[in-house]
Amino acid sequence: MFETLSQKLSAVLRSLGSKGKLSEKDVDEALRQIRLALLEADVNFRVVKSFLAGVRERSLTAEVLESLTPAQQIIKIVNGELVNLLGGEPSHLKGARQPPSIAMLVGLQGSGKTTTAAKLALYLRHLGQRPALVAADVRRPAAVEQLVTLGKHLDIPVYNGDVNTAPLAICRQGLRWARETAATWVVIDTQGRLHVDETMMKELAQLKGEIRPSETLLVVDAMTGQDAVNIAEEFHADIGLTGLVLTKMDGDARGGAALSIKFVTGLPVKFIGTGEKANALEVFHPDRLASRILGMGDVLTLVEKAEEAFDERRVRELEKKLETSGLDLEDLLWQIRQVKKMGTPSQLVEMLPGFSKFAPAVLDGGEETDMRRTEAIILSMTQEERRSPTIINGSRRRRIAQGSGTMTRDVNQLLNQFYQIQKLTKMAVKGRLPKDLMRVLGR
Ligand SMILES: Nc1nc2c(ncn2[C@@H]2O[C@H](COP(=O)(O)OP(=O)(O)OP(=O)(O)O)[C@@H](O)[C@H]2O)c(=O)[nH]1
Ligand SMILES: [Mg+2]
Repeated sequence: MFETLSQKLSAVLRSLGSKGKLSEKDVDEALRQIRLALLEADVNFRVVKSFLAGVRERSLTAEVLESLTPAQQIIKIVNGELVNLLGGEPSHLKGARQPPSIAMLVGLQGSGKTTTAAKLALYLRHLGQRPALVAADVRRPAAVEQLVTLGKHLDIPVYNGDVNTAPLAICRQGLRWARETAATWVVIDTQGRLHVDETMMKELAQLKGEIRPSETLLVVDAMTGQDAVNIAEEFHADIGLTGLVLTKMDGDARGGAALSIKFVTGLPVKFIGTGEKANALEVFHPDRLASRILGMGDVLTLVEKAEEAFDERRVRELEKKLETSGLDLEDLLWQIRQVKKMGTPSQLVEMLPGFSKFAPAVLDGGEETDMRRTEAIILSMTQEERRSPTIINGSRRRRIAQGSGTMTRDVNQLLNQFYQIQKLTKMAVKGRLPKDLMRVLGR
């Protein structure tokens, strides 16, 4: 998402930067191109107008134009206005005074409510909360099943009542159960319809009035562009929302919804969904998304994800091991699993500053398969083999290949790569690596 927009905007800003001194005409030409790029990305025209007016007003001052670095100042202004447009500060979940706090998820069919309910519960558990899920979508029996399965997978308790019970009664029972089990947050999954309709709105408004959630979040599919903005306006008018969750931000939508929805509805985007997996939910950070759109990379999100995924104690152990006995294949397996927790390699590269441009060239999409293959191969080894790979002779290699559904060639390749890594890390520890390589390895 935002790829085309990001490419266009960074091109405009780069061409400004190559000019040195700027005239009013230069700025207006740049703004015209920014306008086209935004409209093409399906950003609401009112939003575009207001955004450009803000940038223009702040840019066409003597202070900016006559400064030594007018282009840099304008880039900063564009970035600032973009952050504002996206909502300024991140907006966090608000809990109730008395636990359990309740988050009710609403939205159209297929927008991602059930998936988001599970993701949100997982997120809350990471924050040290005790989340519970309530399956209040009884219109579709499979929906209850879906949430129960997700809950089981994540080890998060799910309340599922009799599907012949009305949603309100289920919620009441679910809340009682949540209190009894000392849950601190309850996430309620509700039913969706194909279109906004009066019956659904009435039901949801009634449900909300009775259970009084501290968060009523609309889950909207970012791929639907301007429709998402209209849907949000309708839901907000009818039932009153506290925030938005934009899902499928990993898709190839042009980004218009994400850029317009806060301005049009006044509601903060609290989270974005970036994939189908349960950990693909991010707190929405306007400043980070702005720099991502402007091609400045999103180092902070990456750093945070890494912190979440990496067990610091394990990292220290690993460092110690590096200095003494060196890496073994168990360490490699652990690292692969860490990377997998953080997302796919291409998602990671996209977040690195300067890399997003090269991502398509560097990655051919095969990295995930490679990682999976490597994991399978290591899993087919005995513990002894993982710890002392040198004992892996020809017949062991054949056995491992067979066990992991790969070819002996793949096992050989993996072992060769591993020995290379081992050699490099050993040299790095001893401080014998060429300077450039040391820098790359961060040592
Ligand atoms: N790529 C991607 N897919 C998502 C995301 N969120 C949800 N999905 C997928 O979207 C589809 C619908 O998600 P659900 O969570 O079942 O949607 P729902 O709103 O509960 O749908 P109903 O219960 O039928 O109203 C599923 O295939 C999800 O895996 C996301 O952030 N990215
Ligand atoms: Mg659902």
